[in-house]
Amino acid sequence: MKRISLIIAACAFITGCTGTIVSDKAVSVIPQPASIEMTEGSFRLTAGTQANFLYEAPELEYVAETLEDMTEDIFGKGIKMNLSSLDASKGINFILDEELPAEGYKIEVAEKTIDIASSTAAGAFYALQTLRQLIGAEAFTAEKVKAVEIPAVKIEDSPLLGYRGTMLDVGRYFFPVEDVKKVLDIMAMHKMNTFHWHLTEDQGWRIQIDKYPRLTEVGSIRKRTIIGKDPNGEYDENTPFDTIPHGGFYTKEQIREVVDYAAARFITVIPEIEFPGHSLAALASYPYLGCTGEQYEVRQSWDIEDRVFCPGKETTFEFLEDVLSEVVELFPSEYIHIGGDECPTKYWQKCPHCAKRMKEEGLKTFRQLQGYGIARVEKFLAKHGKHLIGWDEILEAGVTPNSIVMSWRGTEGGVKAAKQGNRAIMAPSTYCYFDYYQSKDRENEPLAWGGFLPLEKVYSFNPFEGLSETEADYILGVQANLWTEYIPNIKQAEYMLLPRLAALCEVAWTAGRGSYGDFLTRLPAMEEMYDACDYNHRSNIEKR
Ligand code: TNX
Repeated sequence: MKRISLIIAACAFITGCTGTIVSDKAVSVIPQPASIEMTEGSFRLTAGTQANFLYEAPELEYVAETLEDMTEDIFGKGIKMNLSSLDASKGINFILDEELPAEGYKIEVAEKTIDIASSTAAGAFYALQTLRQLIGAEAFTAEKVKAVEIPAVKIEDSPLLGYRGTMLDVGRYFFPVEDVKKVLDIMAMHKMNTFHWHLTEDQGWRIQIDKYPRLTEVGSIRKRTIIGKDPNGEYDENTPFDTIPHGGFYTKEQIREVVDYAAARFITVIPEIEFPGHSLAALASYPYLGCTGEQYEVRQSWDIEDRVFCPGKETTFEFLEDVLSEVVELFPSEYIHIGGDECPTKYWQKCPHCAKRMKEEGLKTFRQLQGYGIARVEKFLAKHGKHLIGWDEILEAGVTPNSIVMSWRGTEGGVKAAKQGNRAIMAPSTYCYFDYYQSKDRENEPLAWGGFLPLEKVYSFNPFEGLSETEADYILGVQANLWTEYIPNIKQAEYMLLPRLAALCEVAWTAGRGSYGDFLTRLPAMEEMYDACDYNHRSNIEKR
């Protein structure tokens, strides 16, 4: 295998004079495919190559669009798509193979053909993501490319985990639609399939709700923002704030645009509407949602907020059900995330409405009161055919086996959920919090939340630790979380995501069975691809 790539690398010399790029990236694929076998020869991809679709399937047009865009990036003009072809003797052939797993694919690159087999359009889409890496970054950056020689290879591949997520917090900082699309592009390149959109926070409400216009008129704007590291509750007159209002929200039309853009990349969008905590922006918009009814301001610092939804009042649930009714209309996802994390009970303890509710419902603790609220939302979502996802605190609140637990305070929540028969998604801060520092050399890194999560640690994540084989079946997958208290723009978001998302996507794809040493040999080609896409990333190549 080595000898072949050496010969190919030597051929790269002729690049430029002939306009032919000779790729040597055949073994540098991330996430690592289940099997790769290099064979003799190469396929010459040119602007004249045709793509033949030998079957019809829903969403296959997204695959065609992807290949068209990809080849346009190389040649300045996309290759021809033959959407109902019977001729597979040359070109790139899309073939139906119903034996293959849902997101799996086979690629066979030979002299005259590239055969891409899959049982779903998603599989064909992932095959194209692999093909992009076989082609290599140079083809996407070089001028006047006439041909790309892709080395002959046989790949058979499918993911081991079905949920491969990335969360973007747009509450702390608003990211315009163009930025969200960039995150979706980055996810697609890593074969990630679920975008968790954290849409509401203490510091900003970001989704248009027709029935409650003040959520965006008032709740989407904070008048100023704390500068530097938040002193976690130790605020005084010397705490520095800027004087610039920060705001933004997505209209329903924009939400649909993002959902469609994601669908074209085989990504499901799961919205998160936080309840009962992290909700000050909602309370600032409609004061009756809080225990005291006082008028608050949208939060201007980070840390945990005490003022939360009042689960004692019936009007709180009316509001939530109205909001969720509009939310379920916008998102085809079968899951809706309702938060549930970090909810102080300080205000509930003094609230007559909460006391009354507890008495009526026979609730003994404030956590049970929280559980009562979550259970009501769970029932409401079920009526709309949706499952609830919540942060691992929902376990303490007591949920039915239909709800899904997102484990963030370590993996304990996920393990507990799996053992009691709840499905879980692993997103522990210890391996998946991409708002943590990537290096110990903090001086030379942008200000971050804290913590230390280097690439190697992400890679070492075993999502099934502590679980038997049957319990492991309850783990749907893993997720990277990008909290944005200290990430004010997309360039910094890219930097925090990359290359750690490469490590996590391989954990998800191979269920943590890969080798870090081997991953590092494939990472330089991925980083070249980031550069070709103009993504800001940390380079782990010289610093490892
Ligand atoms: C905890 S994870 C939070 C977020 C913060 C994050 C910072 C979770 C469910 N809640 O609100 O942004 O820590 O790392």
